[in-house]
Order: sequence, then structure tokens, then C-alpha cells
Amino acid sequence: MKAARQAVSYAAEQLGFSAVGVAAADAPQGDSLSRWLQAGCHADMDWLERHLPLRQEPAKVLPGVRRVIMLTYEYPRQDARRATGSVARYAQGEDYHKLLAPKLADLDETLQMYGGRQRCFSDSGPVSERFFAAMAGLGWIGRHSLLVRPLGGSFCFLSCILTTLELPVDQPMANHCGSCHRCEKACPTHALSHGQCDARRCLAYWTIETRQETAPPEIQEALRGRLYGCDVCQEVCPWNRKETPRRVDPHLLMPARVAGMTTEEMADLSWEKWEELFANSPVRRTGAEHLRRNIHAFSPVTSES
Ligand code: B12
Ligand code: SF4
Ligand code: SF4
Repeated sequence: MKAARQAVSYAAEQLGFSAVGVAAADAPQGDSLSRWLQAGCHADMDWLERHLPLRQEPAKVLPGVRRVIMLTYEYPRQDARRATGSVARYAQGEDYHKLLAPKLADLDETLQMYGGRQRCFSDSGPVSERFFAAMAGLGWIGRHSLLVRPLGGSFCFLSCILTTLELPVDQPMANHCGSCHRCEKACPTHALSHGQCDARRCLAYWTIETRQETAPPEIQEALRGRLYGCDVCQEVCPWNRKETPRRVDPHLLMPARVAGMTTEEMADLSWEKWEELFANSPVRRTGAEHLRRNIHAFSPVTSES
């Protein structure tokens, strides 16, 4: 199985992934996810509740699964729209689901040559991606609840491959947050505590996931020109300030014509123009109407700073 491990690492590197690690599929996940759900921290994302049995038992997702291969893929470290109303770094370029799916399919084919059966996801399936990434030794889970790497910090996507192959496993890494609490302190809505994020308070939930037309006043106040997602807890993390030689896929960079557009211009986009500019963007997830809602109702243009 060493040969399969080497083959997947080599292929992953060729495809642009920045790191690969392997965890046992039956690693005990504890009860933090069910406690988080019981406390209502998932807001109205009911699918998270429905996925619980599958998340807790990867064998229900892929019968015979032995290992979870975890991969990281870098996204931009700069906010190209900082001066004009910010869009989270992960959403500045093309839709990562579409970008990563064919790469994961290639890795699946590589593993099939060694007799493996696989299922692949990137933020698209019932798998605890951060948990397995930490178990696979790719980094540790920071106080903002995201995976942090010593080289590269937290600005990366996670992808996973469930496989029936018994690949050698990697060892988890020590947590290097130490006495730092910067992310918790910087969160504009106090959504972080005890290493978990309460989606009911998180601006990423309010700008991306919710279908509600109005947000509570304290959320509106905290948005301050954030149009889609939020990176504050990551911006303050010392591990994200370190220089990294890791390359960012140009497909994930924001096109200049979107980066330079003012928030007012974005709010006034015609349907045709919206379709043209955001055809391949993850911002499509929220839809034109909801982006306008984020601009007008949630985060009035005048409050931009
Ligand atoms: C739902 C969701 C959200 C929700 C809830 C956020 C949250 N923190 O849970 C909302 C919409 C708010 C959100 C926001 C964001 N998200 Co999001 N999100 C997810 C999703 C789909 C599920 C997360 C989840 O289940 N949360 C519930 C918690 C309790 O689950 P969990 O952390 O996995 O739980 C395990 C750990 O706590 C673990 N655990 C931790 N430590 C330990 C230690 C031991 C010993 C044990 C036993 C267990 C354990 O046990 C749990 C069970 O497995 C994942 C993709 C995925 N399938 O995992 C992406 C994901 C976490 N999101 C991601 C991103 C990029 C973001 C944003 C940065 C986007 C943005 N810029 O706006 C923000 C960050 C907000 C934040 N600080 O978390 C990335 C994170 C990449 C990384 N470096 O970690 C992911 C992994 C998507 C991806 N594939 O790239 N997100
Ligand atoms: S993404 Fe923003 S609102 Fe959500 S936990 Fe991080 S800092 Fe707080
Ligand atoms: S800001 Fe500090 S506490 Fe938060 S993840 Fe980074 S190192 Fe850990």
C-alpha cells in the first residue's frame, strides 16, 4: 500500500494540491458535532442535522472504507476587493467545487489502479473534513475552528477521498495556538468560543447561507461592507501573516473587472451582466438577489468602510 500512497501524493502534487495526509476512517470523532447541533449552532442549516449519522460513520458513505485521504488546495491570501466592499478570499475566483472535482476524479482513477473504491468530496459531502485533516497530520484545529498549517496558515480548501485501501496513516500534529486568543477577540459578533463557531452569529452564515430577508441589528452593524463571507478571524491569525512560497492557482484570483467594481455598481448589475460576471463564481451560491440583499438590507452602502 506504500506504492499507492506514493502514487496519490505524486499525482496530487501534479494537480496543484499543496499537501496530502491519511487518517483512519474509524478515528473516534467524539461528540462535539452532536453537541454543537443540539445547542442549535447550525442555525437553519438542517442538512447538517440530517448528515449526522453519515458524518459519524464514514462506512455509511462508502461501505468498506478504511482511510480518509485529506488534501489542501491554496486560495488567495489577499482580499482583492478590500477597498470596495470585501468578498471572502475563498470566493474571489472560480467555483472551487467545479475546479477541484475533476482533480479528485483523477486521484480516484489513480487509486482504482491499486484496487481501491473511492468517494471524493470538497465541501460537498457528509464528512467532517477538519477533523480528518487534523487526524491526517495536515495541521491543527485553531480557536476559530479552522485547520491551521505551520506553513500556509488556514487559507486553504480541504478535500477528502474516502478509500477502501489500507494506506499507511499519518500522525496528528500538536496544537500551536498556545496562549493566543486573537481570533476569538477579533470576531465582530463574538461567534467563537471553546474552539467552535456559532453559525447563528457568524457573518459567513448571514451573507452566504441564510435565506432570511433581514438580519438582527447587531449583525447588520458588524457587517461593515462585507458582501460575501468573512475572513476576520483568519486575518488576525499570526500563522496567516507568515510568508509562504505556496502557489495560488490563477483560477482562484478575482478578475480585475470584478475587483475594481464599486459596491454601488455591483448593486445595480443587470441580470445579464450578473450572469456574465459571476457565471463561474462561488458567489452564485447566494444568487443575485441575495447579494443585493447583503448590499442594501444587511449592509447599507453608506456603512462601507
Ligand atoms: C457548516 C460549515 C460552515 C458554517 C459553520 C461554521 C463552523 N465552524 O462549523 C458557516 C456557514 C458559518 C461556515 C463558515 C465558514 N467556513 Co465553512 N464549512 C462548513 C462545513 C460544511 C461543515 C462544518 C461543520 O460541520 N461544523 C460543525 C462543527 C462542530 O463540526 P467540525 O468542526 O467538523 O466538528 C468536528 C471537530 O470539532 C472535531 N474535533 C475538533 N477537535 C477535536 C479533537 C478531538 C480529540 C476530537 C475527538 C474531535 C475534534 O469533532 C467534530 C466531529 O468531527 C465544512 C465542510 C465539511 N464538510 O466539514 C466547511 C468548512 C469548515 N468551511 C470552510 C471555510 C473556508 C469557511 C469560512 C472561512 C468561509 C468564509 N471566509 O466566509 C467561514 C469560517 C467561519 C469559522 N470560523 O468557522 C472550510 C475550512 C478550511 C479550513 N482551513 O479549515 C471548510 C472545511 C470547507 C472546505 N472543504 O474547504 N462554514
Ligand atoms: S468568519 Fe467572521 S463572523 Fe464568523 S467566526 Fe470568523 S470572524 Fe466571526
Ligand atoms: S488567531 Fe491565535 S488562537 Fe486563533 S487560530 Fe490563530 S493562533 Fe490559534
